[in-house]
Amino acid sequence: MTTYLSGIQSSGLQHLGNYFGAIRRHVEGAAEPGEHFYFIADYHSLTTSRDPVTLREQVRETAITYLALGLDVERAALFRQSDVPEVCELTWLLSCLTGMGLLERAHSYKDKIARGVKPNVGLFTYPILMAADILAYDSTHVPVGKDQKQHVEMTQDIAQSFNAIYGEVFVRPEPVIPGDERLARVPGLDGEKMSKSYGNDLWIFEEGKKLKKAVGRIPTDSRPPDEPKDPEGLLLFDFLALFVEPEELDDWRQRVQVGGAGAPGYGHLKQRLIEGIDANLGPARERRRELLAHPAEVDAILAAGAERARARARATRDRALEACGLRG
Ligand code: AQP
Repeated sequence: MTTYLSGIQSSGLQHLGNYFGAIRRHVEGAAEPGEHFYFIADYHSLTTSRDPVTLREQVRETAITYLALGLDVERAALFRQSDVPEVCELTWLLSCLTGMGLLERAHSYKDKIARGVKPNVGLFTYPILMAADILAYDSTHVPVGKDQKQHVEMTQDIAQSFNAIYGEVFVRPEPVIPGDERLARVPGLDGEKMSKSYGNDLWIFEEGKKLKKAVGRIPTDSRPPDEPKDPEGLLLFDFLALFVEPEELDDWRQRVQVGGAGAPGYGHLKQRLIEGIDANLGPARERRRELLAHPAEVDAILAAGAERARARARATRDRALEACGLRG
């Protein structure tokens, strides 16, 4: 059976990288045949979150984000990671046979350390919790951005080690990364990967003056509009590509390349980007506002999703406990 599974952290607001690299694909993918599980990774958020009130709010905000963007919860189970504590039991079983060297090779951990993030054990062992999440639902397909590819490959290694010792307990998952590099790794406002913890992110629902200010941060240079330029080197074009049709993008590219009186200035292009963001995400902003007024409905959706997810995770946990001699 085809089972799709993916998660998203609830630390901070979801950004355009999360949208294009993950959420939009989950929403569209829910129409595919198979089972769909999407969870809000609140256990993962504890590696950085220290404020319980904020964490609770962010979990609900993340659920609202999925719903406002159109996730069909009849087809896909949307749930809170911590509503399925079986993943913690699986994490321990997997931890006992995961080599330190495997975790030490994780790019995401190394990048965070390089950026001065103070590591804790949870951050270091994050890939094992992620492996437990993936394996708990017998996931076959894991739609994620490029930054998470290595973590899914580590899950494959961990599952293989377990199965080699105890028999075929876990299903091998495959990462599903967007073929289009612009979606697989959405740049931040500084050109690095857009990331909550790097302060270069743009919230999916940003609007008005704050949106204008954020778009204003995208670096440009002091060359005048009529000077011919290579659009490939302009970060602004990476963003425009996400929000305007390819034909229109080609037209802008050509005009920038040729230069002269018909070429747009950076301010003009930034204005077009804002219009594109408004046109694409404006309707979802409205749905978000409606959902914010109905928190009990959102909580009920999460509870129903957890029930569906937990039934699967229990069966996997029982299989794993029995296989390694803790039951049966
Ligand atoms: N810039 C990105 N481009 C494409 N996809 C991205 N994703 C994240 N950033 C980009 C994808 O979003 C999903 C959820 O990510 P997450 O919130 O669970 O954690 P993350 O990947 O670590 O996201 P951040 O913003 O970088 O969070 P921090 O800074 O807290 O670590 C994943 O599928 C991810 O690939």
